[in-house]
Amino acid sequence: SEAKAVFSVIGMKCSACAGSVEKAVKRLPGIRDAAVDVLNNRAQVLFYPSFINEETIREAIEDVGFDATLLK
Ligand code: 9UX
Repeated sequence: SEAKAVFSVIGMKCSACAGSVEKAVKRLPGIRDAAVDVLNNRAQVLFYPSFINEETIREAIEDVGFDATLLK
């Protein structure tokens, strides 16, 4: 089954920032899709919970240089 996580991502200033977040998340195992909205500081991620969890995704966003908080 599939789950959705929404993160607040702080510090993105342009669409290339959003692109690097998207790329980093999509490279993780267990990700179905990721969409990052730079204007609203949001990342929505569809993932398979038997392979990856929200905290691992959150850390991958932090690793590319942004502060990420799980919203729901
Ligand atoms: Mo855009 Mo983001 O020039 O760190 S890539 S600001």
